[in-house]
Amino acid sequence: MAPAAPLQNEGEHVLVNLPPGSGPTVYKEAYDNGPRSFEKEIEKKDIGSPPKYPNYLPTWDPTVKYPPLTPFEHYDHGKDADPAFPNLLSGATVTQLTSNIGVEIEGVQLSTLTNAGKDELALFVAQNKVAAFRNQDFADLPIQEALNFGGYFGRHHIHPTSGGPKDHPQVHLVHRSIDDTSAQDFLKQHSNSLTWHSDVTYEKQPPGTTFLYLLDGPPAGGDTLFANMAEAYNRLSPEFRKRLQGLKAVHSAHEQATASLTRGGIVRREPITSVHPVVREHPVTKEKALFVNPQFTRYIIGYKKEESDFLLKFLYDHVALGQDFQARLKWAPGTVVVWDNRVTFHSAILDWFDGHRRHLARITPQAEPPYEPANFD
Ligand SMILES: O=C(O)CCC(=O)C(=O)O
Ligand SMILES: [Fe+2]
Repeated sequence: MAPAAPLQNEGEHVLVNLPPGSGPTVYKEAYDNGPRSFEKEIEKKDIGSPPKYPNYLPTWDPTVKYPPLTPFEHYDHGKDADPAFPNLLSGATVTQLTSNIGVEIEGVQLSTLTNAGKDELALFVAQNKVAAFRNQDFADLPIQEALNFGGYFGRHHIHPTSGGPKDHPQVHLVHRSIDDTSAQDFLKQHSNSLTWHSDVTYEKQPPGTTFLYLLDGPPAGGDTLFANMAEAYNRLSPEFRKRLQGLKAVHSAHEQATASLTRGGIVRREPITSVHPVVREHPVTKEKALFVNPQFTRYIIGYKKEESDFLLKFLYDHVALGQDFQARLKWAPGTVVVWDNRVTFHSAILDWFDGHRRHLARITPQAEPPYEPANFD
C-alpha cells in the first residue's frame, strides 16, 4: 500500500489515545476524514496552477529512521547583538503590529545579513517575539543556502513526522494542495481551527529563533496567529506567579507519532517525553515566559489529574483569550516570518475554502534546554 502523506502542519498534530492522567486539551484532529492517500497529497499538475516552488514539495521515505537526538551546547547569538541594531535595521522601515508583540519590516534582505546582522536578528526577534520580513529572496535561494543561513541560529531540527523537500529533511513543510479538503472537513465538526502551540516542545532542546516562509498561498485567509508568552506570564498576579514557581510539566511526542501512524504516515524518530519548567527564562532577554501548550504538554508533575487539568486549562484559556498579547500575521509573496519559539505560541488559521494551495517552509534551529528562572518576582 502506498504510504499516506505525513501531517503537514504541526499545529494539527493533536491528542489521540490519551493515556490516563494526560492533559485537559480537547481533542482536535484536522484530518478526521481518515488518512489521506499518497496520490491525494502529491500535487497533480493538471489541477489549478502548478506549484510556484516544486523544489519544496514534500517527500518522505517511510523506511528512513533517525536515531534519538543527542544533547548539544547551544550558543544564543542574541547575546552578542548590538541593541541599537545597526547591522539589521539601517535603512529599514519597522512597523509595530501591536504594543507588545509583532513587527513588520521592509527594506531588509535577510539573505545578505552579516553575522553581526544575524546576531541582531536573534535579539530583535526575542524582544519583539515575531517579525515579518517582507519582499525577501529567501524562497528563491537554493534550499541548502537557506539552511546555511538558519543553521547560524542553532542545530537544525529534523521533524519526526513531517515530509521535507527532496534531500533536505531539515526543512519542515506546511503544505495543502489545491484539492485538499481537510480544512473544510474539519470545520464541519469544529467551530474553529485554532491549534495554539509552541513547536516540538517534547524535545529536550526545543527550537528558539524559527523561520517560516511563504512559497504559495491563498489570496485571503490562512493567516497565522501569535501570542506573547512572556506577556501572558506578566499578566498573572504576583501571588499566582508564585504558585507556578518550581512546577514542571511533561511534554510528549507520542500522540503526534500515533496520529501520524494512524493515518498511515511516517515516524522518523522514536517518540519521547521531556520534562520542562512551567515557567522558563529567555537566555538573552531574561524574560520569564509560560511554557506549557495544549498540543504537547500532558500534565504537571506532582499534581493530581484534576488539579493539573484545572491549572493547564486556566493557562490555555488565559492565552487564547489574550487578544491584547496576540498578533495576526498576513502572508504575502516573499514574506519570511521569524519568531522566538521560547516565548511565543502560534496557530495557523484554516479559513480558506477556495481551492488554493497553501505551502510554507520552516527552518527550525534548536536552542538550549528550557530552564527555570533563578529569581521569581
Ligand atoms: O501554517 C501555519 O500558519 C503555521 C504552521 C506551524 O504551526 C508551523 O510551521 O510551526
Ligand atoms: Fe507550529
